Amino acid sequence: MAARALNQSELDFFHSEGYLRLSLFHSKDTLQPLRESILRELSRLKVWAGGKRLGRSLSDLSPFQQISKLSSMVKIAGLDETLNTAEIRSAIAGLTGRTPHSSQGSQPLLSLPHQGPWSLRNLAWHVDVAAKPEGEIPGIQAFYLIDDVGSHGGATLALARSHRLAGELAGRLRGSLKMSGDLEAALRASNTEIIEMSGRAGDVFLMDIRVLHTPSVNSANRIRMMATTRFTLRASR
Ligand SMILES: O=C(O)CCC(=O)C(=O)O
Repeated sequence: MAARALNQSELDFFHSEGYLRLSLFHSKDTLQPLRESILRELSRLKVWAGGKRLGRSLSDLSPFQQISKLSSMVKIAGLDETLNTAEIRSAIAGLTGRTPHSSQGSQPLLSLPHQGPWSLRNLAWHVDVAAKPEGEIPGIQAFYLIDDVGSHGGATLALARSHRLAGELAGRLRGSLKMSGDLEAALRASNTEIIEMSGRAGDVFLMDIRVLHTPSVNSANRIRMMATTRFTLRASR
């Protein structure tokens, strides 16, 4: 897609909520070779073919162990070149006024269908970079939808506005996310909200790297095909 300048309300939204959805940023056609390559790899690895799970190699793993195992096994030619484009970097530069760098390329985020009942319990909430909420934004993580991902279909979950939380409130919220306390009350008290990064193939979510996020359970009947790139930000010259 051609570079598009972000407008002021998108900038304001990103900085207050900690994330921004760019709808249909990549074209469906651009993503088709990635979808085919993922299916070829899953078949080569004897994990999934013809709409069915093969063998039992990943069955003993929890949904989240499955995601990291698949991400390390599946090699997708052209993943980074297709997703981490000049337009994505330009959108990030527009949001932050700084130049994005990604030293590790892009990683696939894949989950198999029917991982179990969808739930907000026992998830793996984390931040990838520990940083002060009042300081400058240290980085952005991009999440790309390579295929359509429906609600409860294994999309990444993010906690909007959590990049601004500090001290005791942040500690209490993390505690409530881990335990099975009253999650609704904890979200209200911290003025945060769970966002599911579901949507259509081509959608991209740009997330402040200080935002709490987690993999989720894929309860749907299709493979969750997403990928991610972590960008650090350097002062523009
Ligand atoms: O698998 C996912 O959706 C979450 C990935 C994640 O937590 C991360 O890349 O830091």
